[in-house]
Amino acid sequence: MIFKRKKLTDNQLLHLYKALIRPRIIEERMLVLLRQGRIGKWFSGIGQEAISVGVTEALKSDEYILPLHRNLGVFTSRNISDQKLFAQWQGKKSGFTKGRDRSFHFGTREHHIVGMISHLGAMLGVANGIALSDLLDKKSSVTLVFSGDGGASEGDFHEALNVAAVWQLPVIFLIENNGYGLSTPSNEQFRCAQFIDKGIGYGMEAIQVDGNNILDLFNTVSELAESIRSNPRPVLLEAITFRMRGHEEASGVKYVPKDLFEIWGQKDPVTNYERYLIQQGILNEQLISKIRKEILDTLNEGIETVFLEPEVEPDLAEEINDVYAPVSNTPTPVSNPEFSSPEKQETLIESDSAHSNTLNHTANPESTSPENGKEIRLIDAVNQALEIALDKHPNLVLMGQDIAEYGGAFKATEGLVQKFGKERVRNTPITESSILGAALGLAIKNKKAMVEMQFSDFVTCGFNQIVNNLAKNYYRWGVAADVVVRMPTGAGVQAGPFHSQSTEAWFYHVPGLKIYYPSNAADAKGLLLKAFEDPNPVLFFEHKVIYRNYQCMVPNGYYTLEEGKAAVHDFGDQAVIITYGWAVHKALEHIQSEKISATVVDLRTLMPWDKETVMEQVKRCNKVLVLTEDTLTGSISSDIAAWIQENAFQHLDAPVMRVGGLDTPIPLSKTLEDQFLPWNRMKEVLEKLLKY
Ligand SMILES: Cc1ncc(C[n+]2csc(CCOP(=O)(O)OP(=O)(O)O)c2C)c(N)n1
Repeated sequence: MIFKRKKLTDNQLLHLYKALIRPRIIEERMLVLLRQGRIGKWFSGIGQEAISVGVTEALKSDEYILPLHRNLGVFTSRNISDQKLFAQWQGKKSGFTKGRDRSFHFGTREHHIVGMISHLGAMLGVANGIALSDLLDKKSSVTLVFSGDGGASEGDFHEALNVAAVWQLPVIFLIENNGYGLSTPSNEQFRCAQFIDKGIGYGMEAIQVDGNNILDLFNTVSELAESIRSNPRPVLLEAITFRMRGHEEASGVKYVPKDLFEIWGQKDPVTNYERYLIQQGILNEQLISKIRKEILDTLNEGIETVFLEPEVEPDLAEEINDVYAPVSNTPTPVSNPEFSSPEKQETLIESDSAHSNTLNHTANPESTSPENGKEIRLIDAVNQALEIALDKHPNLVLMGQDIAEYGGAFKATEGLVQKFGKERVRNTPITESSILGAALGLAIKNKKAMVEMQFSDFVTCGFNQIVNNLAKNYYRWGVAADVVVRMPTGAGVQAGPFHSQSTEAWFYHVPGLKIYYPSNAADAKGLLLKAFEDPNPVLFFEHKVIYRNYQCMVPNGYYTLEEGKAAVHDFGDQAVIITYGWAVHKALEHIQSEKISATVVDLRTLMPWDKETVMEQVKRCNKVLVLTEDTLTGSISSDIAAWIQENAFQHLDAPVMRVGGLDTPIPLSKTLEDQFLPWNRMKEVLEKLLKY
């Protein structure tokens, strides 16, 4: 192995040695502990340390790195203590995730590291968001994200490289090509001869390095980073290496031909570099022993301290509290849109819209007069809210397909790019997953992001990012995903199985997400502005039928509504229909036209939903119908009905009844779609309920 020191001083070479040997020593110790049964699992990076250490040492300490499961050297080179790392690996309270997640699955803003989730490929888009934030802030900086050769087959890899290339983001995509993805060799993973061949396809520079040569890594990345800082662009960096142990220790290495270990053993990054430094007269046996002893002593001390730490004592309240970042739920009254000086704001009207008895309810319909409000449609209210939010939050970035000049598929973002520019109102490639990942990256850098799904149906392509990255980040390591995902949703427009679905229940089940689903323009504006105040991820549903077919009085200026606060439309007390979205209108139209004595509860937000108002109305009306447009099985109505029977059984004069869409995909033609939709069944079941 040839080492080229270039301009590196003896001290720098020695520093790199100490950094290189530390993860090796820690790993060797872990293997002993594993054999002794004192620890349970270990993913080894032995043989690959030059990569983690070389690149981390080459970057500035405030440049973000997104490592994977074999990159201990990233963490040690950022000077995280052995004790803290070991506490994390052992699932102790003093670890980075308070015992909530394993191994390297954590991030730390302090050390500018965002660790992985288990899902391969998921962090590549996040790196783009971090780099985008730097680009927007005109900060000369590089972000580096790791992928294995196996993980590079994930769609997320392709999406992320494509987005980074189109947006010219300062990201180094580093592929550790170690020849295997778990047990499957490269020739069964991909067809190209080497990863750098892919660069041209993405319109991206691609460079290959010897992954076992620390000086190659250090020098290449130092020069590359310097160049990217002054000329932001993504680069694909392929480091050729070999994994000297099994995927994880329990999996063994039977599937790897023995001669490969011999060949690669010769190329060991630590022993080769050690030999080189001895030849250069920088290192000798005595110094090696001294360095090793120092590292080992600190390590052992850290390990023993952590072993003494008791297992995590579960604290129920803390667990539940840590699912969502704290946020005030006090509604903001309507004010004129002068945000910069709140003391100048004039309170015009109150903002509580509960207990209105008209469909045209607003933040407070009684006091919204033509001078301080306007009859508008939901689509206009969303547009207004986005404009106000962009003004109020200079750190907010909107991203979505066709949302800039075109104004979005439904025109919700019309006019915004003209006012706020292409940097903040961004057309994206057709890459749902990567853009949702980028939204998290922006949040990690203290920005706010909105992602528009062209149709909520397409969220399936970004599902992993929402349920595993956005939803769990705050609980895992304390940084909330300040992201609003707007979701044009629902049926009634004869758009067939892939443009009509109700997707809210898919997410209702996932702790860490909030779900808002307004039924009218006034609520949409107040709730969307509320969503932008909330640091937690909010899925914001906008029904396509309501976009343009209904309108109501909407106050001018800024106001927010409370979450978990239903609106009550009181037309009598013989039954209560609990629902949301388009179904609110359908239920109200029916009871008003048939003069049925009933109340409609519009939940407005589904996570959280308003248990208090539901309880009040159950006690008052005693008969309950829970109605969703969504297919009945597994819909949110199942949960609400179960809660009512568990908590208000004594107030019921009839079984809680549920009506929903048919348990079929949503058909295209009008007659079939009408049959799918629950409106006729709602009428029949309500009649049955009233007669019960
Ligand atoms: C989306 C996803 N699918 C499957 C796995 C299971 N898995 C964990 S590591 C691994 C192999 C990864 O290979 P590679 O990316 O080459 O990295 P290496 O482990 O070789 O460093 C697999 C299949 C996973 N973590 N995520």
